[in-house]
Amino acid sequence: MSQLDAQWFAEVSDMWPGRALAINCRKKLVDCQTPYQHIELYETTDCGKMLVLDDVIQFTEDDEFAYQEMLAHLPLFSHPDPRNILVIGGGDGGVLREVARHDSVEHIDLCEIDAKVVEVCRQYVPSMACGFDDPRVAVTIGDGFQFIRDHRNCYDVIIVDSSDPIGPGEKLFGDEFYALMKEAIKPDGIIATQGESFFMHWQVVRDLMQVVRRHYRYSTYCYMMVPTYPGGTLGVCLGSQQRDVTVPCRRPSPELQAQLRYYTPEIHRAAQILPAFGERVVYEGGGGYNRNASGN
Ligand code: SPM
Repeated sequence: MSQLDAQWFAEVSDMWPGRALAINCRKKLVDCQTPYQHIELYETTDCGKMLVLDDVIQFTEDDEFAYQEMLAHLPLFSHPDPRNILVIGGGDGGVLREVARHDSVEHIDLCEIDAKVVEVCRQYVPSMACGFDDPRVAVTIGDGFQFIRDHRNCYDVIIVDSSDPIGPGEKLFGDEFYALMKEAIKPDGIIATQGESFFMHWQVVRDLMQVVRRHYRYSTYCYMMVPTYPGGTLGVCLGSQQRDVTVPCRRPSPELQAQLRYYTPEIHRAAQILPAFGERVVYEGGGGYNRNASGN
C-alpha cells in the first residue's frame, strides 16, 4: 500500500519517475513470495480483483478485456485458419479465454513459469481463469524460453503475455527469444507479444520493434487503451514471415462480435495509427514525446 492512504495501492516505478497510478482497495486477498516474484491480489473498491506482481499491476477485472482481446484477436484474425496456438505467460487465463472463442482452434499450449499465479487466479478470478477450463488447453509450468526451444515448426500463432522486462519477463524481450519463436511457428505463422507503451517506455518499444523487424518480414505495432495501467495504454507487436498482419483476413461472426468489448476489424487497423512521436519511436528508432528525448 502507498503512503497516500492505507487503502490505496500505488504503482510507482523508476520507469515512470515522479508519478503513480493508485487504485483504491478494499482487501488484500493474497500476499506471497514465490521463487520468481512477489504476488499480491487485491479486491478493489471499483475495479474488481487486481493482480500485482513485484509491485506492478498486471490486470484489474474492470478493464482487462481490452488487453486480452487485442493480444489474442489481433493475431488470430490475421490468420485464415489458426489451429495450433501457444501462449507464453498468461497465467491468469485471460488470453486463453479469448483464444478459446475461435472455433478453428484445435489445441492451445500455455507455458507459465509461476504455478502460483495460475493457482491464485483459479481460486480468486474465475472471470479470467475460466480460460483454463477449455478442453483444448494443455498447461505446462516452466520456462517459456526453454519451452520454445523444444518446439519447431508447429504453431500457427504464438502469443506472449508477459510482465514487464524486469524480473522473470526480461528474457522474453530479447533477440534470442524472437529468433526461437520464428523457429517454433509454421512458415506462415504469426507472433503477438506484449509491446509496452510508447508513452511510458519508449526505449523498450524502440528496441523491441527493431528486434521484431530483424526477424520477421511483416510486422506492425498496435496499441490499446487500458486505464488501469500507468500511462493508460499498452502495445502489441505482431510479426510474421509470410502474412500481412496489418489487416484482418477474417471477421468475427455476429455472435462472437457481440461477446467482444474491444476488438473489431476496424480497431485492428486503427490501432496502428500512432501519434507523430509514436511513429518515430516505433518505425524510425527515434526518441519519446519529451522534446529532450535523445533516442538513448
Ligand atoms: N494477462 C494479463 C497479464 C498482463 N501482462 C502485461 C502486464 C504489463 C504491466 N505493465 C504495464 C506498464 C504500462 N506502462
